[in-house]
Amino acid sequence: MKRRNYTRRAFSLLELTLVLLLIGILGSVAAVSMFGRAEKAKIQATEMSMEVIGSAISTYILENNMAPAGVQSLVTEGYIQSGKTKDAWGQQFHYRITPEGPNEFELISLGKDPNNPQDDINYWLLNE
Ligand SMILES: [Ca+2]
Repeated sequence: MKRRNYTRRAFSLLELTLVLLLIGILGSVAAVSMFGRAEKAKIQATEMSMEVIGSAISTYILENNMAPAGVQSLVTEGYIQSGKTKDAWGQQFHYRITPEGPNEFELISLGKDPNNPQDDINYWLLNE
């Protein structure tokens, strides 16, 4: 009889361990998917900011016959609101006038990893 009690206790301990393990696994899966979603949201927010800035640059070019000197001058000249000049990772957008290129300017977010060009977001590739 005593032995039976032992196995019962051991079994419930095993059950408890499995449940805890399962909670741990589910928790980390949830964390990973939340993290992935947060990154996706940051990319979307950055793309939206870039749409706004890119079209503000195009409007600026139409009105002034020249490209703005920098994203900041879009703010000082009232084309975009202040506080919209950084991507979702808090980095300034990379902006450059490119008369030699296929487009009048270059507008790039370095993405999550500034050292990895793979996650860069290019304004001209947004709708492709
Ligand atoms: Ca990058």
